[in-house]
Amino acid sequence: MKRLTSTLALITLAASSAAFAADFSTLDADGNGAISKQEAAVDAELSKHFDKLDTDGNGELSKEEFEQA
Ligand SMILES: [Ca+2]
Ligand SMILES: [Ca+2]
Repeated sequence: MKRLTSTLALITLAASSAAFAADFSTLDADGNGAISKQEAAVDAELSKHFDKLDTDGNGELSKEEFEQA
């Protein structure tokens, strides 16, 4: 009696919970470590929430500010 054991491995892709399509480094086009309003303009959603996310009000989103999105 042959017993055939087949194991189905379900590959669960780590679900990215990023709220925006692009990630920080992509959005930070000039690579200065912050997302300016101009850089944020490529993402409509991010652009919409920019002022809210810019908690220190310096006109740019730091990585920390971006990640709280
Ligand atoms: Ca930048
Ligand atoms: Ca800021």
